[in-house]
Amino acid sequence: RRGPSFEASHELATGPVTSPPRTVDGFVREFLDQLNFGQGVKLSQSTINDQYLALARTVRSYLMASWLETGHRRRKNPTRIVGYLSAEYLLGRQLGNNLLASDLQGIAEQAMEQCGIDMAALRGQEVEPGLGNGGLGRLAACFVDSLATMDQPCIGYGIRYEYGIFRQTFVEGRQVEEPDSWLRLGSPWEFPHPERAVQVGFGGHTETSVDEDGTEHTRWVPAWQVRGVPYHYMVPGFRNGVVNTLRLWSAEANQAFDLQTFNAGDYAQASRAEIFAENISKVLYPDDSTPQGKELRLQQQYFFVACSLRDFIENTLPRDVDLRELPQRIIFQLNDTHPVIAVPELMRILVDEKGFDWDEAWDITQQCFAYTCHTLLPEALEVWPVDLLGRLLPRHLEIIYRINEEFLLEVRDAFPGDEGRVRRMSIIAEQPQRAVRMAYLATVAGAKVNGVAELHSQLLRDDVLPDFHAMWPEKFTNVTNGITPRRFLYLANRRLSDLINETIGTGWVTDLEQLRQLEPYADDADFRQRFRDVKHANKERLSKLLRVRDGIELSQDHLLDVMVKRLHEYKRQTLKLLHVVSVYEGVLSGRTPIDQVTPRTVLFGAKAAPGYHMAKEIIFLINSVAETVNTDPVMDGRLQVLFPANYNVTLAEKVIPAADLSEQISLAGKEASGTGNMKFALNGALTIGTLDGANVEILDLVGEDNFFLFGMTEPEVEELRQRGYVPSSFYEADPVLKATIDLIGSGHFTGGDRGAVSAVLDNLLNHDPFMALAGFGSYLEAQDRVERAYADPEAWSRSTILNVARCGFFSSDRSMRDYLDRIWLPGDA
Ligand code: 4GP
Repeated sequence: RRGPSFEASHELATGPVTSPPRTVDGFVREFLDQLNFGQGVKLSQSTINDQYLALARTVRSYLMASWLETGHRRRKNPTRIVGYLSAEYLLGRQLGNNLLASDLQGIAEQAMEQCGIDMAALRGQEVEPGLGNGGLGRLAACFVDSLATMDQPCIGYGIRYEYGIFRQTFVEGRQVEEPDSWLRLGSPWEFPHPERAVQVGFGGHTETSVDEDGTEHTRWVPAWQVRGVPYHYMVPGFRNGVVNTLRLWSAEANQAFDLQTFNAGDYAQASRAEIFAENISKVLYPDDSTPQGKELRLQQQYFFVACSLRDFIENTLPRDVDLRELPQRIIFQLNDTHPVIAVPELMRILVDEKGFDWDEAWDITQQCFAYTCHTLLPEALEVWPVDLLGRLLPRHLEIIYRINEEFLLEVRDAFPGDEGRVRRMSIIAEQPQRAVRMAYLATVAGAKVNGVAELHSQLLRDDVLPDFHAMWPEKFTNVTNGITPRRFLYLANRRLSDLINETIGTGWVTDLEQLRQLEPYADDADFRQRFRDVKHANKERLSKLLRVRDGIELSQDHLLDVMVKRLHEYKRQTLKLLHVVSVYEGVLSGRTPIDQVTPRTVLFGAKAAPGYHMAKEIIFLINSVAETVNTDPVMDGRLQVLFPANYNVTLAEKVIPAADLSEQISLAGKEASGTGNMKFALNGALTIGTLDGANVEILDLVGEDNFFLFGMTEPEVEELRQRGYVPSSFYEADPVLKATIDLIGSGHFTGGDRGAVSAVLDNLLNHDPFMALAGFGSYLEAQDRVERAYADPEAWSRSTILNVARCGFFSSDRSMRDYLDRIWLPGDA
């Protein structure tokens, strides 16, 4: 610590931090400083990576003053802040976003030009931090962006995985996973703070003692500990001088090395503790929507929430704040069930460490958490076997038991004599093994519980947590997801944003509802032409990228039909594939004259969880169909199927602005919300979709003339299931479906090998849990409507413009306002 005399005598120590001058020269100077003194190279000797790192650090130094100032302002004026607890943040590249936020794009470009550096090459050098799987992780990244833009205090807490979501490659059409070593060439956006490290315990036992006045005290004696080291990331608001913090934890061993063992020659044993500890933050579990019941995963979950709570209570909250005021200072938002172990952890801190009595601690805890559910799949609701949890976190298990005991008393009070209900609602499941239901724990502890789209929240109340809703109807609310317009419109679609800026000004960037002002331009032929020109240029850009990235050719005069998202049966990539094969089969069998086929490119992007066998078989089938269809002269190049590997945020930013048609075709009642659907609509693609997730709200806003709706509603799905769904009856009844499936079954796409596709086909014909065959007929009919609409470019453009104009609701700024009004600061609304 510096003494007061130092601070008093050195203005630099206390005065405001100044940014480098916001001029091209100032930027060049800072950049060269970073190159010389940060990287230790001269410009003439520097590699692209040196230059990228120096550029990133230059942008950082411009943001630094705002970061320090924001922290200072927040400390002076404490309010309830949001502690967003999320096991995933799918951030995407940082350079472009941070240049945009700090309004330095123009200056930086000129500065690089002066230095003779190709800025595009530097942008390409950045490896995106893929610290998430899909929707849930990307949503977290959008939310922290919005909170910074709205100047709302927030700390995003998470895990700094050394390896993010795997890199996907295809070998003979099959997915191969490679480790994502995103840190290998250096990570200029992070600030490690080892001096702020915290200790996290695991295992061991509990001890109970009784004091003089007969009160019992329990203490947890962990068997081993690891150090959590925070890495801070800047989260800049859009040109508002605000920079919030994302604090990601990395696990390290306390005692990296047992020197005696090493000296005795057992090198592997000597560093065991290090390996053990570091494994905790080594790699992201590559699952989307399905939990992995693995001990290491529970370790990860506890690790990051224990670090985060400790960090907030001991290092962020001023010392003089009484912990009874904790709810006035923080609301921890639980991003799905992954962080729910924070609930017993806060109870443990308050009761065991801070001496609160149980009831008071519980009262505080219940005000400090709120829970967001992101799924409707019953198999995706996390449960932890009690023996595993008890072994790893014995004190937490005791606390969970006590929470449950008291909760079940409440249930019995509210519903006397209803033991069935008590069993159903117990946080502890008895079957098939004793296990803690994390969603129930979150619901019991949380001040609020929300779903992520209207339909999802309704199904959450009615089907997933109906007993809880009966008990506490006021706990349940909805917040429809949103996406940040900064990354997904301004940054990703520069041409469209220029056109919008020219037409209605730039207010939309932070107030997306202003896009409404575009509505009248849908009837302006000149504007429609310019809108089409933008789309065309975006296709050209994507085409260039795919040529270099994947050696793929994209025909620019095709309808670009895109399905990008995690590979999951409920999302129904197979239904899309059946459509593709049906078009091909039509031509092959002579049913459809080739000149009646609308030239179309179908682009897939999807990673399958490495352990999800069926999903991987579907990937193989898509690649097999692509290879055949793309090269069969009978199609005359009119149908192309592209599947670039390793779909990620960086690729999404190029694909989405180029798309004409957005595939959102999950079985109704399965997709909680979807957020890709919003990104496409906002970038002027039309949606073909079911009444599922946020599609319902998109349809409502854009109108049914501007949306291709098909398929069963959720109640119809349920009804069919009740009646007994027999997929083969659909196969028998529809000759086109039959011919389509038979063509796949014949081995046509797999060099005659029927076995290679049998897993997918058997599953479709005999189980089809997501009713792709039942959806086929109406899906094809909707695709016909798409083609007729596409044949009229003026009408199509009109619809796409109306989609853009009417999707302002889906800004994540609006989602954040809803969270603030309904969950975080309801009194202030
Ligand atoms: C996803 C949901 O599947 C998706 O519908 C939703 O839009 C998104 O969360 C954000 O709420 N779930 C996951 C997951 O990504 O890992 O469970």
